[in-house]
Amino acid sequence: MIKTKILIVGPCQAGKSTIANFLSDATEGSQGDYNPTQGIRILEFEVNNVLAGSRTVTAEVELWDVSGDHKYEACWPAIAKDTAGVVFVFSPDMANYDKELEEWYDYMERTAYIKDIQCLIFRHHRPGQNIVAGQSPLPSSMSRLHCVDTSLDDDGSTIRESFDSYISTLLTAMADKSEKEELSILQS
Ligand SMILES: Nc1nc2c(ncn2[C@@H]2O[C@H](COP(=O)(O)OP(=O)(O)O)[C@@H](O)[C@H]2O)c(=O)[nH]1
Ligand SMILES: [Mg+2]
Repeated sequence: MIKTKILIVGPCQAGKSTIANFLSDATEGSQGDYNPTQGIRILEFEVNNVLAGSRTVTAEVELWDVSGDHKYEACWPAIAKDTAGVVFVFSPDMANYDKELEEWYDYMERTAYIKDIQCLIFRHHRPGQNIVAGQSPLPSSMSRLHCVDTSLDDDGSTIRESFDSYISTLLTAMADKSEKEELSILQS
């Protein structure tokens, strides 16, 4: 079992809590009226059969569903501490989504030192949105990151599959890093 702390961040009302509930199979607050997240919620769940380098493991994910509201900014350093990865969620029809997304990315890069491989972006589509692919570009500093178009109004399999393969990439990178460290200790 490998424990992994992942943040889910982005503008308010983008769908972060809905996606976090879906991934963790929680039903609380997943239907109906908008219920803004107060500060953060931490959801814990397991992802089975994750390929981490040459091993197949169970990942114990601690998913931190972070409020997009700047009034909780004082908590951001604690939130960013020791995070293994960050999932950015945005809704392409919201004004200023690119500016807000970039603020989160800059903060995580500066504070949590996250690298490209540790990032995943969900361009999340809610019902009734008429969005043409390619018409909602990412901020240029984020354009090389892996971005997936998501919706929960199909069966949500894109979200689950992208998340599981992201966890596998993360754990493989972590396994490679610890193998290299062991090797350098043995060689020194
Ligand atoms: N039907 C549907 N509603 C969604 C979807 N994603 C978000 N919503 C709704 O959009 C609103 C904002 O979602 P929420 O997850 O709370 O956003 P957050 O502020 O980013 O955590 C809520 O009322 C959700 O029920 C979706 O994929 N399908
Ligand atoms: Mg929320």
